[in-house]
Order: sequence, then structure tokens, then C-alpha cells
Amino acid sequence: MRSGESVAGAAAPSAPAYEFIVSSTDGPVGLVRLDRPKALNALATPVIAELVDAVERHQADPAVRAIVITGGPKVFAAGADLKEFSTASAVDMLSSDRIGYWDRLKNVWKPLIAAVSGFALGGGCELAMSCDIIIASETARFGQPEINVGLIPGAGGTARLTRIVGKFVAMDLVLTGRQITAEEALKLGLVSRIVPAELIVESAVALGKELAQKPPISLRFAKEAVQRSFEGRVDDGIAFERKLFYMLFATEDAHEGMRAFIEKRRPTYAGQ
Ligand code: DAK
Repeated sequence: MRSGESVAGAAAPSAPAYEFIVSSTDGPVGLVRLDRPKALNALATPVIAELVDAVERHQADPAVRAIVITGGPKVFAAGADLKEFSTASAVDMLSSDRIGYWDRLKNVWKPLIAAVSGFALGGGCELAMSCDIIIASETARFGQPEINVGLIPGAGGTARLTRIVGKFVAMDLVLTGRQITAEEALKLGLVSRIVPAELIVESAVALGKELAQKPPISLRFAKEAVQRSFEGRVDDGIAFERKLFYMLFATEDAHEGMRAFIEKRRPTYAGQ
């Protein structure tokens, strides 16, 4: 961004000039909007780096009491950037500091609200699941389609989704890569509210303002307690998932899958 731009209020104080996100505040609510529409908000490393920076700035701002992460009307985020990943080796993945950005989101103690319209796929769904509350618009579509490009979820998806929706639904979603609607996501407990598409940001900000009225220390402790009970059990899963995700970059199938996506053709998997 275009740091002077704002979505629903003033630009965050001394916000740097972001390229892929827009950060602003609306009263006590920090708002971070992914803004890379040409690549469907694919979470390339600089994108997630900017997002985490903006979230941390809101966390450091005493006037901000809740933070909303959103995307555009057509897409929340279509996952990690497959163009960036397509040439990476297993060693590149293992030695890169990409995952560090994702891990930093875990240290955010202010409530994080994901406001999802359109596709929240792969890392996009994982980003939403890294938040504390997910609000969906009627157009939201969630999924972990990594299997279709020779990968598996790699930013906590297998572990968190399994805890949220249970083993059998998680297996169905992770093994088929199919998308689910906002209605299904509501039934499965992945989202807690569905709102009309045109009200998604407004609704999330209104929820943020409602939370801003609560006693901040209780809010923080409540979040930490739920998080401890949830994340404590998923940490082992996430560590295991991460190793397997990196190992897949040593397979021909993963590179074939990502290349095929970029070249807009059907992949051929040889099991190599
Ligand atoms: N990466 C890069 N470019 C993408 C993209 C992606 N994930 N998704 C879409 N694009 C690009 C397309 O290549 C296309 O670019 P151009 O051809 O115009 O240059 C443009 O966005 C529009 O996309 P489509 O033409 O495909 O648009 P459609 O409306 O037809 O389809 C779609 C929308 C969302 C269904 C489709 O684009 C799609 O299936 N996208 C890929 C979804 C996907 O497979 N996501 C999972 C990616 S793997 C980790 C961190 C994160 C992760 C793992 C580890 N660590 C740090 C360890 C996460 C991994 C993933 O998310």
C-alpha cells in the first residue's frame, strides 16, 4: 500500500508503505486487508511478512483492542504462492524463515478476527484458522487443496482442521482437496457467523468494537486459556506436518503438481 489509503478509517499510525496489504484503524479496531488481487491474494513471503508486520503494529498500539484480517470480495487468500514454491527444494523450504512469520501470529494476544469472503484455500484457510474467530460471508469457500498440486497443508492445516472438524471430515477435506461452502463451514464449527457479503468487513469491525468494550486483561486471559487448550494439543501435529511438507519438495510429484497449476494443465503423478 499506499500507506495513506484506508479501508474503514484512519491509516495506522506511522504505518510503513506496504505493497500487498492495506492497514488501517477504525476506532479501537485494527484492520489488515490482503490486497494482491491479481494473484488472488496468494501469500508469497513478502505478503505474509507485511501482514504479520501490520498485525504486530496493531498489537503494539494501545488504542487497538481487536484486529481484523480480511481479503477482497472474491478471495480471502488462495494459499501460499505456488509460483514461489514451484522451484523450491526441500532444503530451501527447511532453511527458509517463512514459517517464522506464521509462528509470530501465535504470539498475538489481542483478539484476531478473520473476515472471509470468497476463497480461503490452503494457506488462506490456515491463516483464517490461525485467528480466534472466523466470520464468513455467504460467498466464502474453504478448503485445503494442496493434495491436488502434490503437497499437503503445511501451515498447521492438518492439525488445526482435525481439532476443529474431527478426524473423518478433516480426512475427507485434506485427502480430496474439495471446497466447502460457508453453510457447511458453519455446521462444522469452522466459522461462527455468516453475514451478507457486502457487510463482511463492517460486521467483523462491529464485532471487534464489541470486544473492545470488554475488560482487556480478561479478554487476553480468555484468549490465552482457549488457545492453550486448543493449540497445546496441536503442536505435535504441526511439527510433524511441517517436516512432511518440507520432504514433499524432494518429490517430482510436488514440482509436477505446482508446474501443472502454473501452466494450467492437468498434472501427471508418477509417485516419484
Ligand atoms: N499461487 C500463485 N498464484 C495463484 C494462486 C496461488 N496459490 N492461486 C491463484 N493464482 C493466480 C493464477 O495463477 C492466476 O494467475 P495468472 O494466470 O492470471 O497469471 C490468477 O491467480 C487467477 O487464478 P485462476 O485463473 O486460477 O482463477 P480461478 O478463478 O479460475 O480459480 C482458484 C480460483 C482459487 C480456485 C484457483 O486459482 C486455485 O485453485 N488456486 C490455487 C489454490 C491452491 O492450490 N492453494 C494451495 C496452495 S499450497 C507454509 C506456508 C504456507 C503453506 C504451506 C507451508 N510454510 C511457511 C511451511 C501453504 C501452502 C498452500 O497454500
